[in-house]
Amino acid sequence: MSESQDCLFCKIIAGEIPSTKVYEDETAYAFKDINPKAKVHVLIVPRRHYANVAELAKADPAELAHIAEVAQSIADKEFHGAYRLVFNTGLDAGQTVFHVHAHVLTGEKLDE
Ligand code: IU
Repeated sequence: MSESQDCLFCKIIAGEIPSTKVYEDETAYAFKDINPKAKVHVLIVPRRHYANVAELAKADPAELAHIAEVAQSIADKEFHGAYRLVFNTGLDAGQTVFHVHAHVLTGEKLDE
């Protein structure tokens, strides 16, 4: 079984596991985090499976730029364009799902 067949976020993208969709296009999918750390906490994932942001940057830098654009558009709508964009990378940094995902934290003034 390939890595992506066993991947929670691949299953969410495929609609096999439910999620609250915020945005989607041909290459990216965005949904609400089930355990929000801010008033608005959205995860943006590329449809193609990459384990982390370094892999994505190397294989498809345009998609990484696209994810940044999607984050901006969500924050433009939710909180006058202000947001925090986080890619936890590696177990010791708190990465728990090994399909690259951008955390977009917005919707309210964030702690520094
Ligand atoms: P992390 O950076 O890998 O720790 O982020 C994984 C996130 O995925 C975390 O914030 C979870 O709350 C979130 N999440 C989710 O939104 N839906 C799920 O079914 C599962 C985790 I499992």
